Amino acid sequence: MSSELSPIDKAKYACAVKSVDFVKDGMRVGLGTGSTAAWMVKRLGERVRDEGLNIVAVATSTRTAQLAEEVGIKVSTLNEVEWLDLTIDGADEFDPDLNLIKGGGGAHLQEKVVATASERMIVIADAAKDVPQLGAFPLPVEVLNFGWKTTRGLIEEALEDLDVDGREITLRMSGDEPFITDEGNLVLDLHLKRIGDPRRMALILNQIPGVVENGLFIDICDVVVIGHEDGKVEV
Ligand code: ABF
Repeated sequence: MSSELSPIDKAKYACAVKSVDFVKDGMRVGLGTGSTAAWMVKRLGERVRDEGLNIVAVATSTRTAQLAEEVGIKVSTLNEVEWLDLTIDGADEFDPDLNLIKGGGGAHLQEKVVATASERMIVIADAAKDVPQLGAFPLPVEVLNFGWKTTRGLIEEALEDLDVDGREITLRMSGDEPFITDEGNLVLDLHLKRIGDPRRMALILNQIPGVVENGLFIDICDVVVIGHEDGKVEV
């Protein structure tokens, strides 16, 4: 399989496959969203099928739930399972403190809830996601549709007092229509270029009325499994 993939997909495939080694029989597992997580779900499905691995999974998006069911993984809900042993998910950026930007796929709300409900969170990411400082990737912020333009204004005001290098805010679109999350909300992408203090940024954003959740994952990730384009993996 791996030999037919593009270099970047080789990197994603390699870290995704390696991460599944951490899944043990009887675990309650959170399944992430995105292209790297999709490789992980497929590999997990192989282990369920070939080894009879006995797990219960909670998905972080409808698309991940659909894929998991297709590959034979038993999917439950977080309300059923309540707490998880392990979540494996992708990321858009990770820094030396293992703080993350997530949400490029628009699923960071459920991803953050599931990751926080987990004893351990493993991030699977190609080496290009490894950055010295977060912010080059636009920071997703999920907002209520109700008054979203006002919420955008409040975010703009808050950014004035934060250490960033860019302040453009765009409404995420899906074709000609605004992108709608699984919870029916909108996503604003904050083009900050550099986030000087991610921890403070995360706290300030979530205090703004109308903001549902931001894509900064602070003190949530326990380990990153990094995939390289030559297929090598770093843990
Ligand atoms: C998801 O994976 C999102 O939070 C994040 O944006 C995305 C990364 O996608 P990919 O693995 O396709 O690069 O967890």
